[in-house]
Amino acid sequence: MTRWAAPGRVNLIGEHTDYNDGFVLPLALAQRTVVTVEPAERSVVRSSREDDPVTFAAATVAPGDVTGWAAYVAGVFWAFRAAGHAVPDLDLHVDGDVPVGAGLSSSASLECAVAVALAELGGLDLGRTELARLARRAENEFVGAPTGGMDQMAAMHGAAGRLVFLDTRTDAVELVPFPLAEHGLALLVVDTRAPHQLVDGQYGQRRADCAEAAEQLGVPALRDATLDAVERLTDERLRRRARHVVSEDARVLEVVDRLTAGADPRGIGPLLSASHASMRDDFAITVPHVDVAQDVMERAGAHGARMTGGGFGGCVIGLVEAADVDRVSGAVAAAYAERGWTAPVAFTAVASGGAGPA
Ligand code: GAF
Repeated sequence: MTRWAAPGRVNLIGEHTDYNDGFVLPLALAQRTVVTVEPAERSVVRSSREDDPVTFAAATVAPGDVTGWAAYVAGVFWAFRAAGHAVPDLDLHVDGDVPVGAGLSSSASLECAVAVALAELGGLDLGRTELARLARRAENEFVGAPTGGMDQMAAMHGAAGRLVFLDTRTDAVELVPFPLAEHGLALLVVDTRAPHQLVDGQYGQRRADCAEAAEQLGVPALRDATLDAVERLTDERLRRRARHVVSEDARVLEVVDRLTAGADPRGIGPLLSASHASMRDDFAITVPHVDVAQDVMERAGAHGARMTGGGFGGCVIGLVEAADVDRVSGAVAAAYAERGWTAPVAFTAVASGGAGPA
């Protein structure tokens, strides 16, 4: 029996830039998905969070054969095979503490835990970026979610005390110091537990808008566009979508410059808040639960705050004085209680290592 684990992530900044060949800056969380693995005649996957086990044949499983939560596991088997790597049948048990459905990439953490297990058991020396690509392929082509590659790269390349600065055009990774504790700071994460909105297809629509804007601008991807050119787009919706992506790339680069130069992390706060305003006003992916949490965090003294992840719910992060964590999260809880909303859940993010043996 062996155990493998991979972390969830929060993205510090760089939202909806990963499918525009742009820049992202996530960190891997201490919370991880753990997969316990044993050899088997036919693959079976169980989860402590699910009632029924799911079976499949490692040698033949194909897109459409497995749906629901187990598709994130079976999809990785398929992606390995599609890339020419043999995979054995396994008995897998899934456990862990990455909140599910909170926008913290529990699905990418599951894919990446399975990917490191298959690579190690198969004696395959694939490298972390290739494993992240296989995990993403499972998500895109087996599960059918048209995501970019940020979440899997964060889960594979995360490191203690570091942000994962990823250029999604080249998959080049640079680890950037994020010395919060030394500066008396903390990264507060508030899971808004926002009720699920009718978002089916919204992510794909944003992708399509970005592709259309790039086409109209005559550039390979929005990463190559300038803000001046974007302002000349005649369609208002496309102009707003493109403005978010192009300005967000610039914000990521500025955050990286500041942190790499060893500046006080408090200085990145306004960039985090500007990112939120851009997601709210131009990219239109926030919801009231998220906007209220972000606003209350800022008013309660956060140096900056923003929604993290794909949008339409999920988590809001705030850069706060370590001494203020309870007060700021308490202010959000009070604002939710006043509105009769389900209580949010708060924790502080600790930048941690990537996927590996558990
Ligand atoms: C989701 C996707 F999976 C990522 O690829 C990324 O696009 C993110 O939304 C938005 O930045 O997490």
